[in-house]
Amino acid sequence: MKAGFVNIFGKPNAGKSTLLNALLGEKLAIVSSKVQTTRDRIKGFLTSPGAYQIIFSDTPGIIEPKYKLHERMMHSVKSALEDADVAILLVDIKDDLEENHQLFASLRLKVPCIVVLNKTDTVKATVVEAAAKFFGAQSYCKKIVTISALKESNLDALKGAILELLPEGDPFYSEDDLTDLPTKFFVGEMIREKIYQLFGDEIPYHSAVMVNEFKEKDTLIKIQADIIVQRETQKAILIGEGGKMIKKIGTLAREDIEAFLQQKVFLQLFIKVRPKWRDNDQQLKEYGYY
Ligand code: GDP
Ligand code: K
Ligand code: MG
Repeated sequence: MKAGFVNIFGKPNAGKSTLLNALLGEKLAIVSSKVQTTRDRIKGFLTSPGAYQIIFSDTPGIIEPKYKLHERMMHSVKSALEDADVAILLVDIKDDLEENHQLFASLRLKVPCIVVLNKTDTVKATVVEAAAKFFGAQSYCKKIVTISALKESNLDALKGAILELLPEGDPFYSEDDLTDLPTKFFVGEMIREKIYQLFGDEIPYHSAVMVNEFKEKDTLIKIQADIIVQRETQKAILIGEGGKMIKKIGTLAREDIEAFLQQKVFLQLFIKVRPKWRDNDQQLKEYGYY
C-alpha cells in the first residue's frame, strides 16, 4: 500500500485549513478569514485500508509576506516542508500569482511539489487555465491541480495526484485514527473559532481557550472551558449585553462539537482575565502553546 506525509503550505488565507477539512471530510482545522487563525500544526490521516494512508499536515501561517526574504524563516519553512514526502503549494487564485511563484521558487524544494490552485469558484475558467499554464511551466511544479476547497470540487483529482507521488509502505497510524491530537484539543479549537468569527481584530488575538473538564455522563458529554483574555474590557465585550455574546459563542461551539463528537454536549464557558498571558511562559504552556 501507499503511505506517507503530505504538508500543505501556502500564504495566510490561501485555504489550507479549509482544504484539510475537505480532504478528511471532518472539521479538524478551524477556519476564518483572519490570518494566523491556525496556531498549532494539525495532522489528519486519510486512510483507505490496504490501499493508502495519507498523513496531511496543515502548517500555521509560517509565511507572512513581509518576511518573504527573511533567510532564517525560509530555512524553517523549507525544512518543515522537506520533512514530508509530498508538498502541496496552495495558491489563492485571486492572489498575486507572481508573488506566490517567487515564494515557491525561493524555497528550492527537493521534495515533489503539487501546485494547487484554490478558490476556482471565484474566477472565470479562462483565468484558471492561464494560472494553471503559468505554474505548470515552473521547475518546482511536478503536478498542477485546480480546486475549490470550499465547494469541495476536484478533490479526487488532487487525491490521485498525491497517490501517484506517495511512496509504498506500511501505515504509520492505526487505520481507525483520524488524527494524533486529543479530542480535547479540537473542542478548544472549535470554541476559539467562534471567537474569531464573531469578533473584530482585538479580541481573537488576545484570547486563548482552555478545556478543563471533558466528562461522559450517561448520554451526554459535559465540557467546561475557560476563555482567557488579557483585560476586563475584553471580558465585557466577550460577555456582551446581558450575556448575549457569550451565549452565542456557546451555542455555535456546542453545535459544532456535537457534530464532531456525534453526541449531545453540555458546554459551560467561563471568561477569565489573565493580564499579559501572551508574554508569560508558564501560561503559554498551560494553554498549549509550547
Ligand atoms: P488558511 O489561513 O490558509 O488556513 O485559510 P482558511 O482555510 O482559514 O481560509 C481562509 C478563507 O478563505 C476562509 O474565509 C475560507 O472560507 C476561504 N476559502 C477557502 N477555500 C476557499 C475556496 O475554495 N473558495 C472560496 N470562495 N473561499 C475559500
Ligand atoms: K485563516
Ligand atoms: Mg489555517
